[in-house]
Amino acid sequence: MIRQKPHSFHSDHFTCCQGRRKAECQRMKPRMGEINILVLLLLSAGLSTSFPYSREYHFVNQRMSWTEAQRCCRENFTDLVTIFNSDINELLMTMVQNRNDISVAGAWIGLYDNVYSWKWSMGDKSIYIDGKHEFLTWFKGQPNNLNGNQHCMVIEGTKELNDAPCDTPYPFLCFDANSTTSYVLVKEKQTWPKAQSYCRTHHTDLASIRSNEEKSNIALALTGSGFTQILIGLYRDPWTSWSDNSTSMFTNWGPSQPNNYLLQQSCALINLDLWKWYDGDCNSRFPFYCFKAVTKQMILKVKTQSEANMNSAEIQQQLETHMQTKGLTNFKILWRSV
Ligand SMILES: [Ca+2]
Repeated sequence: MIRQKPHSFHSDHFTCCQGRRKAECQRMKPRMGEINILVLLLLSAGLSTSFPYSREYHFVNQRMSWTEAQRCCRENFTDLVTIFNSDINELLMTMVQNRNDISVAGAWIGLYDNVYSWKWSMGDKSIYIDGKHEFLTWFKGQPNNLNGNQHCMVIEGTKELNDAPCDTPYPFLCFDANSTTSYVLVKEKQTWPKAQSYCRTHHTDLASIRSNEEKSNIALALTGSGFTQILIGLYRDPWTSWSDNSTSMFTNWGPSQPNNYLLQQSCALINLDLWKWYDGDCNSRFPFYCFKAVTKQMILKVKTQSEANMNSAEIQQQLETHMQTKGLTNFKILWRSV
């Protein structure tokens, strides 16, 4: 017999983030399996949180900053919501039953823009993490993601970094692994994608700064160039980070969004009237959507006839190993003799 908890969604307005109605927050605890006659094999498999259909959704009508909302969701449910498709977007819409109860235009979702998630054109490995790296320094006031569209990088002068639009032409610096000089400054201005293509065709790639030595060599190559801003091989994919580390390709931005208005909008909201997304100041206070990963429970009963002691450590180990090879990670095995 296999019993599986159906997925479900909750449209109620929880207030358990302030410690109230705690029982309701815990009501999804899996029930214990049945005890059968003869022989019993119980499997209780925790589902991966990457499946949207195994999630419950909750609207929390309390106004918090994005970080506070994230903490609340993690303490009481699983995390801020990830929107994988239009069905989930519409589901969130149906959960707000009385719009008049909500005094603001939007609610936080789990999406945010990590302005430090830079990658090198030369190699997939991201070495610029959380805005810290001993070899790289930001030009004053950068990165500012002006107008929300600065996702490529220029060197200011000879060594400081400034995020810049990928579709604005700049002179650029190629790296050439087969040249004794290593670096080739191309003075004809190109957009970042065209500069990357040029460098890959005629040299190796756009230049990287991955060590103090490379930083010094590049500074030397750019000294006296006469240019203030020069493209290098750093770029990033904006608005790809979700609070629960899920990956979702679905987007639902409103017109002209995201725009990083006043240079301080790095968290995403869903508009409670239009159901489109827009970027907001992470410190502003809004209601929010959480999800809870639903635990799926299966009970599988198997009857065997054997004189062997099924509770022996050896047999138990063999069964556990076998089930692990089948992809099961969280289970219990119970035997009862008859
Ligand atoms: Ca900038």
